[in-house]
Amino acid sequence: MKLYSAPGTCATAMHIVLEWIGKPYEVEQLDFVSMKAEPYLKINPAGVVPTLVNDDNIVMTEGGAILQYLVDSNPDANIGPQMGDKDRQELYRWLVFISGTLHPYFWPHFLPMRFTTDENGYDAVKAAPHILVDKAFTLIDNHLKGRDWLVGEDKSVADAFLYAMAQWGYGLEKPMTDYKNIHALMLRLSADPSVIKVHNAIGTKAYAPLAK
Ligand SMILES: N[C@@H](CCC(=O)N[C@@H](CS)C(=O)NCC(=O)O)C(=O)O
Repeated sequence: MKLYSAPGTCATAMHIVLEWIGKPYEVEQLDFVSMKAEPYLKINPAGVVPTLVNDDNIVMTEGGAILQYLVDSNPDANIGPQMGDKDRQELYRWLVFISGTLHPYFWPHFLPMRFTTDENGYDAVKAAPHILVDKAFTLIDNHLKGRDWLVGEDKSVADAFLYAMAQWGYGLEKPMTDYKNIHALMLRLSADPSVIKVHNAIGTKAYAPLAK
């Protein structure tokens, strides 16, 4: 399997999950230039990461869908509830929430130029989504009250997905320690040997926000 990723992005979640699975894989680290260059656009025309190419050469995009595929194709890896499990719906719920709600809330912060035609308005655009990010983090934090992981009793791909994006929160004004249940999950995962291995491989640190 081959994962196309980029340091500090949401694709770090798939990298962590591939480590959890423990089967051979390859990772190519892109940057925001090579993501838009012809060779990669032929693989993923959206020009974003992640992309996963499986051993049958099937190209998969969309983080939530890739994580779902990894759960289904590795039933013995204990990375999420299988079909028929009572927690399966919760897995769908959190993968969709993280990719469809939490993730886009960050975009104006990182890429203000895509959300205004006014070059002098970037600072205002960067500041605005903090309210929405706070709303999403508060909802997740409340869900985590009395629980170690987002879904069921064990860590799952949903936690890796949250880990990759909650890291960005450490670069925002409101301290992540205010979301004490998310912060506790982040501490747990940043001590996970696979997560440490991924950070070392990429050359990133836990809680390092994406470059602004
Ligand atoms: N809907 C896609 C979004 C992926 C996405 O936006 N990835 C970011 C990194 S976290 C990216 O590659 N951005 C580059 C860009 O928007 O140009 C998914 O969930 O996989």
